[in-house]
Amino acid sequence: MIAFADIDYMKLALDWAAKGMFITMPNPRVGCVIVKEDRVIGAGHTQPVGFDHAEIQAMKDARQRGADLRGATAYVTLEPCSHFGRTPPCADALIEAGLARVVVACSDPNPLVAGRGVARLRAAGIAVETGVLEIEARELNIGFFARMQRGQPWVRLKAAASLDGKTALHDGRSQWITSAEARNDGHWWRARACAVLTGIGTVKLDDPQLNVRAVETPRQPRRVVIDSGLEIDPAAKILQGGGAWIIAARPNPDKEAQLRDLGAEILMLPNQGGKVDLPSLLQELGRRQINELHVEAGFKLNGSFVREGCVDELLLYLAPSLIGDAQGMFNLQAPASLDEQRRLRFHEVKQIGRDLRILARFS
Ligand code: AOF
Ligand code: ZN
Repeated sequence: MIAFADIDYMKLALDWAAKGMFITMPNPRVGCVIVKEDRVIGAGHTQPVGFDHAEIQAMKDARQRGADLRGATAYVTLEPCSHFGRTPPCADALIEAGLARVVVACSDPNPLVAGRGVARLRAAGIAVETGVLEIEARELNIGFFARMQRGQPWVRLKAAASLDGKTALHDGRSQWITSAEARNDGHWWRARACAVLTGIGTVKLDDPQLNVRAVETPRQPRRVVIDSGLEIDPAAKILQGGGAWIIAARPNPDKEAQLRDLGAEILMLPNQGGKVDLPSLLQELGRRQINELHVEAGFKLNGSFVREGCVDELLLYLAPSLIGDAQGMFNLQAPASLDEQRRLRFHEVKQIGRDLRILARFS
């Protein structure tokens, strides 16, 4: 039986999960709240990879407060794990601690777990409820679910434009269309991504750092540049500090060696007419444990991503201005008829300062 209070406690567990927003990857962000006699006795969230899962943190928290875990209820936003990964199974730890009941938001899509965590708890006599705030819990780990279920990241493409959909003048000048508030909000979305991707065109034009500056985070997302012909200038800001992945399609051993010396990694991928094949890239990024991929590129690469069906979600910031004859967000051919429009659905619309933030999904 699920009580009203279960929903409230699960909301609290989701708040705890969100505290791990920038740090848990490639692991999912999970929260756990432990309740006894209608009081919260412990709470925790997933730590960086290799460290505690949420349940372990919550139990440590309860013990530190001198609470007795026996007979308590744990609210967990993802099914407790049942496998020995980098850490031992949380299901076993909950059983050993003598919990009476576990309420779970959604099952773990990781094939190593996938229902076994819940089965293990039940086999030990623990009462288990599942599906409490399932939609919210899946949403929080949309990238982890995408990677586990289809082997590819969740692709979120960000663009900022005027109300008539223009991102830049024809000569490429684009600073600034949206307000500082919207730009800062964009950094929050960068921070939660495993990787931030752009194209060589944007690197040449804007020389972006593509890191997170406007919000505080202990971890920077991986920077990825699609540069089919390895044209990148070794002085480009995106290469500074090392760690960038350069996605290329045409070998150039000298340039590759030079970029490697700067700490970049070159991924040579299959090409389509000399250009990196985007579906192959997404497969490769999935193999490399990228959950959420944040694309911030120019209208050409944006168009290619959409054309190839490689975008799940648009993150659009629209300023209340009109620019007129200028560059659009996507370099796409007009459809033969309006029956062939690319349809999306609005997932969320919010005003950020004076601009609008729209999240729109292709399915
Ligand atoms: C949980 N609680 O807080 C998280 C879980 O290698 P490991 O040991 O860190 O295990 C990683 C897997 O554990 C991950 O792929 C996912 O299936 C699950 N994540 N499980 O019980 C948590 N983050
Ligand atoms: Zn676990």
